[in-house]
Amino acid sequence: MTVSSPRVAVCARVFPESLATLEAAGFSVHAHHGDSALQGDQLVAWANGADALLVSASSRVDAAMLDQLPTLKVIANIGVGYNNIDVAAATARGIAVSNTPDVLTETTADLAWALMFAAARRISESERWLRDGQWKSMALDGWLGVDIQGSTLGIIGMGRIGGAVARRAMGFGMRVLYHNRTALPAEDTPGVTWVEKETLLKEADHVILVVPYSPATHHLIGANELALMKPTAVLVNIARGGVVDDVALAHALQSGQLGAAGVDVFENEPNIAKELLAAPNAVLTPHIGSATKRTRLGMVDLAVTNLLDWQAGNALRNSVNG
Ligand code: 8YV
Repeated sequence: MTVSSPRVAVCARVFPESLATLEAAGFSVHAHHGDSALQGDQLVAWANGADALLVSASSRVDAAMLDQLPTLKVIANIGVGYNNIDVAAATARGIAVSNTPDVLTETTADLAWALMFAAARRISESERWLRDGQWKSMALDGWLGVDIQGSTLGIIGMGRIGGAVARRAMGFGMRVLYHNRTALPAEDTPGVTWVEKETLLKEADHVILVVPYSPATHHLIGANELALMKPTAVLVNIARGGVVDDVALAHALQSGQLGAAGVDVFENEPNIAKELLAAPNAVLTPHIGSATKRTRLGMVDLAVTNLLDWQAGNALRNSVNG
């Protein structure tokens, strides 16, 4: 059965064309246009009386907030990761939740590679030095990095994005190791080898993290794991803040225990650990893994499509809770 004139609270600024789609479908749209996604009490006030929520991964939606939103029936999250939403609490209240897989896979894999290159070849650090007017002569032993081509890549989390990261490695003649809790069938993972996490950390020249955040992956990489890695190794985190102990990472980078890092997601973002900000061999980007116009538009459109599924009385195509 179709829901007529449902109210949707849009809690992050999205593209006008996506809002137009919702309006054309008969939604009454309450759209937030500010730079920062709505949080906490502000979000609850904005969503008062709403049937549907359209949120980005920067808005947390917890059980206490859901208790204050008794009219809510569906939450469309703009993001493949949905640890920002208490899905169990939503399910217990009969609220459907969806995410946006697939549309961002290739774009996010590209950023993992961009960070790996930038960190391995010291691009941010040397550019800062150049802009600072410090380039007076060309030293043969200056700004030495580490090679990507022919090296060993370790991927922790061989899901959709991990697979896209691995495919790119074939063109660079890399040996590719991966770790998941369980090894995938060999026919689904051509050219890559499952190893224990410890083996991967010891053998890889570059480690890319692509696991979802959960209590089980909290500080998956901390001081002990960093100590296993090569002193020249590059660590890239495009997964989620909290998967890496950011302060331990900063200490490893500053002490020379680890070569370099590329980090797109942080514990407590947008507040970055001061130790990490002070590490020159860390390339830091502000959670831009999926940030191309085409992909972000694709993500918002997919979230909107899930709302249209709900409006039409159909199962959400990207349901994460049944
Ligand atoms: C987005 C992400 O930037 O999809 C995810 O899980 O982290 C990113 O692609 C974020 O979700 C925007 O809401």
